[in-house]
Amino acid sequence: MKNIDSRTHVRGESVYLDDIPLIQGTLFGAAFGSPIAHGIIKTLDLSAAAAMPGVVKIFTYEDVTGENQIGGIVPDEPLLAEHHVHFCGMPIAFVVAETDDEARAAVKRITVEIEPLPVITDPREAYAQGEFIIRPRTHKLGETTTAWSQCTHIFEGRADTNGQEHLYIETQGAYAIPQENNAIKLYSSTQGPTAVQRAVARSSGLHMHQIDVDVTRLGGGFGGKEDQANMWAALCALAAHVLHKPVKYALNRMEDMAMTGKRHPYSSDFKIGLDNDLNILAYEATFYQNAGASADLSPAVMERTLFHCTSTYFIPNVTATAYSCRTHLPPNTAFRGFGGPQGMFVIEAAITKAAESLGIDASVIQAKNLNKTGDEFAYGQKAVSEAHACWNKANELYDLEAIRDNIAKFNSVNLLYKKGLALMPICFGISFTNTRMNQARALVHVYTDGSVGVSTGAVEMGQGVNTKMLQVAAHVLSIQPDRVKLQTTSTYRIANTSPSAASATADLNGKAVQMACTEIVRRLKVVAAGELNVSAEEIFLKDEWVYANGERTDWNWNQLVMEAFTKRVSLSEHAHYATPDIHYDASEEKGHPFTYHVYGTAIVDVTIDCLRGTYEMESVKVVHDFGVSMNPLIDRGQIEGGIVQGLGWMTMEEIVFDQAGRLRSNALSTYKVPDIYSVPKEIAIEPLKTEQDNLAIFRSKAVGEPPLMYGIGAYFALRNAVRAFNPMATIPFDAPMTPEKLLLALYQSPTAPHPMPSANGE
Ligand code: LUZ
Ligand code: MOS
Repeated sequence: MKNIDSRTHVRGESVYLDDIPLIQGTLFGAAFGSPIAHGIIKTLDLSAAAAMPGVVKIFTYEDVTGENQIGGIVPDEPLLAEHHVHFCGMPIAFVVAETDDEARAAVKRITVEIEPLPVITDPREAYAQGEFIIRPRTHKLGETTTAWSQCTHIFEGRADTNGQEHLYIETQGAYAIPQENNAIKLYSSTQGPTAVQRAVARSSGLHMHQIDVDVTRLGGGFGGKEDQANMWAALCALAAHVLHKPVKYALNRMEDMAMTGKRHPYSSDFKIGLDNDLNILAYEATFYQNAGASADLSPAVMERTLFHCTSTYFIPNVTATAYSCRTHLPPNTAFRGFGGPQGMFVIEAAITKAAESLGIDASVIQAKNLNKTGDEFAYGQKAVSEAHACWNKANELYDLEAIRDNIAKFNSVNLLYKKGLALMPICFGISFTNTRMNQARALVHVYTDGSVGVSTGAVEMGQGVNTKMLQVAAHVLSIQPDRVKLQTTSTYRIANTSPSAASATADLNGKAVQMACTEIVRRLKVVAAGELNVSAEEIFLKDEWVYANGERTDWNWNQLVMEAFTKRVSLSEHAHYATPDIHYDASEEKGHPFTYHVYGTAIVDVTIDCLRGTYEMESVKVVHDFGVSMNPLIDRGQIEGGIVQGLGWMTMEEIVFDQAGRLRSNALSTYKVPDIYSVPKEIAIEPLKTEQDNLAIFRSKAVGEPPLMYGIGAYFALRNAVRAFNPMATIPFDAPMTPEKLLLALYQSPTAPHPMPSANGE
């Protein structure tokens, strides 16, 4: 089935926050962010701004009607700064004016005097100063201290990954409309309507039942709107509440880039030990997470780094410790993969360091150590593994030997172009690591004309979740898809939702839809049985017809629905799903946090230009563990997008903060994301056929985040291409591998002068 939104998307008719018709009298907000990264506010002068045309009111922390706090996991984030500012762009004041332009013009007239304090941008420096967001955590399996003595080869090193800008096409924004008795209707571009509802209730001093957060869809989220839509919604709601007028704020691109957090940069140390046969016996890692100025979701992101620190490999002795380090950057937040990719980069770096030192291909060590069913992760869960199946199938299907031969041949006859190859196996745990978040609800109404309305907590953000929900309802009710409509996501219809995140949205909400529809079908069967004088067990519904004893009857869906209504049988159902059998003990750091894992293997090959340092992605060839995809078109789109986003992070997207904590890569002129010319020339995706049962909706495994990690292979493929040109290069594990860094690596040589090509290319 095609994505149900594709028609309105292509015609430009899909409604995003900025397309919602404005109510007369709507005012516009704009935030004034701190001009420096760390300091104490001495004076704030609003007089010139307040005198600007159209300005209605300028809000500061003193105007907050509830608690001046929007922090989630840790209450460390004021809605508006009081005295202390701790990142550049931190909102200090919120101007409300009659037009967008007037609000932004007034923001420019605000002046603030801030006594500067020392700025930390580097997580290792924060670590040295004891600046932590929460307690450090350690995952442990076996005993690394004694395992080193059994290792033939031990390697140590450091690996760094930079952040990543979400760059959702639709920026952050909210539109708050006051209702009678102080209630508020809020349109918000959020992955977490309930998170927005909570933040608004707390900061405005209202009850959650007064706040209807209503979401039609987002123009992308990628994690950036899991927590960080709250700020803008809370500011608009506060202003609407105080002024009794609708208030809207849609950030422009530079505001969004400067004021919101990104993927967490990490700096990490690793130590890896192998025996004679290249089995990895021991692994130690220390992760320094750059959390930014407040907690946001950093503790949960850090936890997932530990969960994925051994990636898809079985290692019997592991000690991994992670520190969440407080710096003066905008609070970093969820981003597709949620700390997992950062952990997986480090183990791949460790394996690569071992392989380069031993003069072998990394894939030899990778293949040798892939986990098997029954192997234990450091957090105590046993793998149900498809790692070997994906790896072996990728090797055979894509004829890895032939690819290698071609590359070797190419490299032997080309001096100024070199090719590189890397394999990237992945393993990603599905479920929120916070067990209690793994629940969802659905509300299904069958109307008397036979049409069906479905509400869930799922937020459509381009990932196609509404199409999947519709498929579930149509399938269980056995009706045509066009009878089913997905309603907007509203906190008045579905309460206490988890954000659409962790790749788990279709599973959690889909199971709830399935349960609700199953219950309605059960009732309809009872009605039909009464009419047809058979028992309910002998009734089934198929293609909008009622079957009794295997025979089609004269009763169709519409008649049955009307008959149920006439008999006063409920045609509505609200169902609740909670993922079974998951648990985690954070004090022991053991448990069974994931309902299942998603596996896959990618073969990535690249060509570099050894004069310019530029490169091209030739192909990414994947065997992916879908379970049984319920929508191959959508799932393929997720994988293609994930791969490109992952290789963007690894190769070209470079966030630059200066030492004063100001974002230098603050626009698309200075921050390069993959475009149509930088995507791989070929992306091949082959499903792994499995018979394994799993707890995914219709056995169709979660697909949102895992494929991003295939992109990590691009970094290692580039590295191998550089080494084909300059075998002496010692290249730090420091992603992204931008063309600048690649060029430096090509021509650096620690020991011997490098053979520069002569003018005629010889
Ligand atoms: N969000 C969250 C996530 O709150 N918990 C998670 O475990 C998670 N995992 C991936 C992406 N978002
Ligand atoms: Mo996400 S990183 O699943 O919001």
